[in-house]
Amino acid sequence: MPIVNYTAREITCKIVYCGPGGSGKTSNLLHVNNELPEGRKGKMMSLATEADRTLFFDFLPLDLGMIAGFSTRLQLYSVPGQLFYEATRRLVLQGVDGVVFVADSQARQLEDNIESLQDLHANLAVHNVDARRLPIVMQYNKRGLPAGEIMPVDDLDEILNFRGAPSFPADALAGTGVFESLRAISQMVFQRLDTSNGAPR
Ligand SMILES: Nc1nc2c(ncn2[C@@H]2O[C@H](COP(=O)(O)OP(=O)(O)OP(=O)(O)O)[C@@H](O)[C@H]2O)c(=O)[nH]1
Ligand SMILES: [Mg+2]
Repeated sequence: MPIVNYTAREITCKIVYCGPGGSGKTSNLLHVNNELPEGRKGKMMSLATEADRTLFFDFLPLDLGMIAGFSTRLQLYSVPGQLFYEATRRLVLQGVDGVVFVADSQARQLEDNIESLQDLHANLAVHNVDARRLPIVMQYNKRGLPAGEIMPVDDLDEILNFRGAPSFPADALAGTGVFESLRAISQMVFQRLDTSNGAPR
């Protein structure tokens, strides 16, 4: 659940970008970081290997300003997608309020997408999070690659999006779909806050 501090009138929500290695999670955060003005964001922290793979996690704090009398912050994290960083993924998912699942649209990455989705569900179960109730949006990234290399959005939706979550085509390098995904997951997280017990009034 989001952390609500009634005394300081602050709300902090944690959004985690998940998905297989190289799907574009760090690229999403980099685009957000590049586009937002200084006053709206803190310092992005990123730890990558030489091959650009995230080694630990990325972190980007955003300041949304005042909402319903509360100063509201979003913390964006991206997990390392490569399979052997399981322990880190589990750690980062602790206390998650919403997930952006960044799938790689390339046909040859389908198995990796499925495996990563299963890994996400397993890690949520470890934290006793009901995956069916957790806000999630699906992002089908790398839509700018040649049509012969990527799967149609409808096929990705049918295979990966069994929950019928909102889904967005994206090109994280060009920035397409990045803010659409972020806006959608933020709205879902805040809606849930609004309807849960103890919500700010
Ligand atoms: N063509 C294309 N390349 C992309 C896109 N998004 C990311 N990439 C490239 O894919 C590679 C991996 O992107 P990252 O953002 O580092 O992927 P990641 O999901 O953070 O990877 P891990 O940290 O290893 O899990 C980089 O070379 C990016 O430039 C996209 O939309 N289109
Ligand atoms: Mg990364």
